Amino acid sequence: MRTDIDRLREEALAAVACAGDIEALDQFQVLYLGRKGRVTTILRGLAGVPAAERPALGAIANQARAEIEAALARRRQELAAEVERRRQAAEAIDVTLPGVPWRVGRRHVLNVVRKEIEEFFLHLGFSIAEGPEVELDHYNFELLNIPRGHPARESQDTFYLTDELLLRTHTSPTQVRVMQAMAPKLPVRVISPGRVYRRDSVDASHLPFFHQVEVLAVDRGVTFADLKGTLEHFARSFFGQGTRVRLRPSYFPFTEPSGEVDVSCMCEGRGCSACGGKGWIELLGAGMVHPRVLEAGGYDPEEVAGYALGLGVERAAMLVHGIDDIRLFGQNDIRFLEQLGEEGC
Ligand code: 2NM
Repeated sequence: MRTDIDRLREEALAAVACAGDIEALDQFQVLYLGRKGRVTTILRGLAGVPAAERPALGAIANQARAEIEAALARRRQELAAEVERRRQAAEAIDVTLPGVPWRVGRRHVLNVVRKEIEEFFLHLGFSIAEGPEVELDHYNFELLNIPRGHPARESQDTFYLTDELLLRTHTSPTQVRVMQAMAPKLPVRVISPGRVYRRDSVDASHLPFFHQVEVLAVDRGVTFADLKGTLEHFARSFFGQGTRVRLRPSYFPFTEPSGEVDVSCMCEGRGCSACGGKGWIELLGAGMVHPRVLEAGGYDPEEVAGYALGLGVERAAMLVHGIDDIRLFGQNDIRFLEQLGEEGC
């Protein structure tokens, strides 16, 4: 009987030591110490043992039960600690790992170039005025000396919302609005940047919408020389000090006289793809504000004069950065945006 108890104790202790989880322990607890468990059965069986042997065997059996209970408790604690250790390991965050870098966006090249143009004119004392993209026919055409039926409407006739409302074809209406708001105060020195819309088919140099910056200066005694000086200063600041400027006579309904402004090409006429070998690159349009437009703005053309110029931001950006397709600006190709955009927002 004594060896039975010893064997059972060894077996139970070995089983408990090997138990891989709490559930196995629970089973062993029932198997050895439960109401019908093997140790319990032995203890009960002591009743049939001769009285002389009973105390010694009882002591051994009780000792065995105590050892098994202790082993169960110890193993239970070990397993619980192991479960907790695994849980913590699974949840652990290594705060010393390098972080995941943010993908920071960049300023779009069109906004960079627009800002450069704005900064240039801000330094000359101009202010910035923005106006509505949905504009009245009256402001977009009539007040700019482009009455109904005027041929200049043909090339621009565009996205009408109603008979009276359209998507503006240039930012000049904003300048008429500024003049009306300011008259009779002088001088007017304002630039109007913004998006404009025209009925154009898409190709490498056309989109049905693009961005303009228009410049307007009105004061007593403003002359064509002021326009030319401003143009040369602007061209040299953008394309380098050696840049020359050429004015070719042209026509705009809202200026008289009017001209197309060319800048000398870097190739100096030796021929390159930028100027097509001509040596000159068309940059913008300009002229002296038409008397009727001054009048529409609330100024007396006998007393004041003004110059105006308009340039396309896409066109300027293409010339400065050597971009050969205007569609790139709107395609959101990350390679293009990262190459030409600027950090920061
Ligand atoms: C251009 C060319 C020439 C222009 C005219 C005016 C205003 F409002 F004074 F009439 N603003 N901008 C102008 C003149 C625009 O763009 C090619």
